Amino acid sequence: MPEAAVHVGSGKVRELYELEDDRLLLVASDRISTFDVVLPTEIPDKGRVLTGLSGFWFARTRALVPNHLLALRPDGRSTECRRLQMLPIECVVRGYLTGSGWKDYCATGAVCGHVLAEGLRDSDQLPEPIFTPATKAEEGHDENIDRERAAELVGQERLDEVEQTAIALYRFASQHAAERGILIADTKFEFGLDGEGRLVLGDEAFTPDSSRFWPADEYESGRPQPSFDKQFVRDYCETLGWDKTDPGPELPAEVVAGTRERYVEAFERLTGISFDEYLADPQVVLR
Ligand code: Q0Z
Repeated sequence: MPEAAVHVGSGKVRELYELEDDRLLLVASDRISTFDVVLPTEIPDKGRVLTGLSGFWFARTRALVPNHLLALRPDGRSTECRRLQMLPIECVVRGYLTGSGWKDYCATGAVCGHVLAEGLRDSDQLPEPIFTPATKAEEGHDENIDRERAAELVGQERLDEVEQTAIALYRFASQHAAERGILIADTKFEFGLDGEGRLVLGDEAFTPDSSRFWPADEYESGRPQPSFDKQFVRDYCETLGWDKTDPGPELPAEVVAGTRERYVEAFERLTGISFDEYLADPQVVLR
């Protein structure tokens, strides 16, 4: 637990502390959620993998948009960041049609106002990535909204800037990841404003918790794809007949070990850095 820091927020698997008025500490735990339930068993180093990946992407996308990262702590799981005034929308970019986008398409033929071609199948790649904002739900699921509604929340000019920036970030990272055998089906950003009203990328970036990572070599459209990181956990849970309500099941050691390996593999493939090097000095991802 960080010394002399006031706890200001809890996510399902992360904690947020205030260091000073204008500086926060974001701590990624080893907790894992599946089917929206946080499990009682942790995945060792998961928080470090996610923190290292976020730091890696923040360092590599600074020229596209400034971000909140100030420093990575030596524990490898804590990010010091600038406090921003966060925008009240979730900024999702989809390169593939799945999840709530697939559901909305099946019901209406459109996702957040993007009318798509007929006859698309689950997990199809979209001809161009689309920006599909959502509201921030305090509890339960974020709700997809069209760009008209999003413009009411942040203003049309700001929304245009956010959309263009989010799509540029997605194109950059998805190309990098695809070259390393990982498809980024979709991803969620949170943006904020600094004291001068400039747009800044906050929260986390291109982690397996904020994105859907798919193994490229198993990709086949027309069906749901296996998750790069959580598939062992999901498969195990499906063997139990668990009703997917809280509390979730404990995970056996083999499932924990296999899942940890997948997180570490994602880190190493995407960063090209050995995870042991990261543990020895988290700053390696920023160079
Ligand atoms: C992020 C969240 C977490 C609970 C607020 N740089 C920033 N400035 C202001 N606010 C935030 C950030 Cl990152 C901010 N969240 C999401 C993260 C636990 C909620 F670790 N909420």
